[in-house]
Amino acid sequence: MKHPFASTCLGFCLSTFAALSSAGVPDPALADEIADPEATGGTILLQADFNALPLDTPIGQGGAAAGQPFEVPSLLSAIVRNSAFPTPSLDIGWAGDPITAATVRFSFLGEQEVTDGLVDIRIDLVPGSWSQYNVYLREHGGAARSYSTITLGGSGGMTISDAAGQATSVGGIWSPGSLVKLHWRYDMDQRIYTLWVNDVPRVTDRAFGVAPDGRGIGGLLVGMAWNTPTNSLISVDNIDVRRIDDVIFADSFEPASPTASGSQH
Ligand SMILES: [Ca+2]
Repeated sequence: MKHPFASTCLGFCLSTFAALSSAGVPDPALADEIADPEATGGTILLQADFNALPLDTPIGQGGAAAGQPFEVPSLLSAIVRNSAFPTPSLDIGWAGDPITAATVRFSFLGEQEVTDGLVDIRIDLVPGSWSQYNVYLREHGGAARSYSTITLGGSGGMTISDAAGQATSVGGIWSPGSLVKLHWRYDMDQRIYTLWVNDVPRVTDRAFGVAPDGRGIGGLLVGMAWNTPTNSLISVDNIDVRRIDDVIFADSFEPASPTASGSQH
């Protein structure tokens, strides 16, 4: 069965491929994946590994097509560095006083949202010091819909919550300099998700509690709580977001439909 997103994504992905290539997205496998998603598992919505971006320089805000954030608020610095990871990553810290919580926002290609089907979301984190770090999955351009809220707390603990509440506590998951790998899989039809932390499932098939309203997951946000030290620092790398159920393109030469799942906002 051809997924309804497939026909849209055929044209969409081909048109965005040129942008991705010219922007120098460094993953050499990207072209093959877009040309043959069935072989490599899905359609890429966002890849950011920062490897080809200028070092020791504030990152641009070119969005997913450039492998960059959609928005960096003035309260934060977001600089590409060779620091916590084997390859360049994005170091997020305070640019000034931590007067309110702030996050760097990543969006998906074309600022689309995923409203149905399956989507995998991955990000690797290395906290640089004891602080409180937040990672959110939200709709594009807003924060009203809590598909996921992850908090790395000052004692090395982690809490996982969403619009359904039900905060799950995970103790002893991180310390400064440690690697924290987050991997979510959302079933937007069943309205459930699974979260792996360092490849261990911490939430399995849990309802996320956001009522269907035509919006979907379109934002990945990383930052700090307001009451954190000015030297708070978190390095992020290997961001990868992809649909994993729209892999059959063989008969998808219909015109793109604006009613497909990848709604634009
Ligand atoms: Ca990297």
